[in-house]
Amino acid sequence: MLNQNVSKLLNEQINKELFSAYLYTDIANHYLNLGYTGFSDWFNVQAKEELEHAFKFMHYLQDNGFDVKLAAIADPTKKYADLREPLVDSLAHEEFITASIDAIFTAAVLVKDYRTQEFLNWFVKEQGEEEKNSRDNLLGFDLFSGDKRALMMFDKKLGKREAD
Ligand code: OFO
Repeated sequence: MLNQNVSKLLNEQINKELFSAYLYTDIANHYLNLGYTGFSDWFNVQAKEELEHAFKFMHYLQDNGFDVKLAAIADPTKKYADLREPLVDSLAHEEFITASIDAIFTAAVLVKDYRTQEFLNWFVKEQGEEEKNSRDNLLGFDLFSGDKRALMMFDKKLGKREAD
């Protein structure tokens, strides 16, 4: 049986993952409205991954006999000032999620919950990759934003991204 505090944190993480999916869908819509279909596709792929993450947490809890409670998802909509701001926000959001996963890991270590630590290892690695992707997007944008043609090519490249 899972420790009460660890289960509570895992249950809360479902909501954070669903919010991530919601946030990235909103960002995808923002780029789509401005004609940047590659950036939009990239965030749509990311949103689907976040949904999968939510289900991973939910199934882990259910496989361990926990009665999952779903909470309301916060409104993610924001008026972005420019094309760059969502990239800055998504990197900050990934860092927030990393801190949240680390906090669950720490709680699992404290109560010697080796099963949850093993389960969370996948997310620890995934967050490293997602922070890198977010940083790369921002770097690419900063590199190409002064040249419309180069930026459109970068946009096209992002649109070809496969889900990992
Ligand atoms: Fe759920 O993967 Fe990052 O946030």
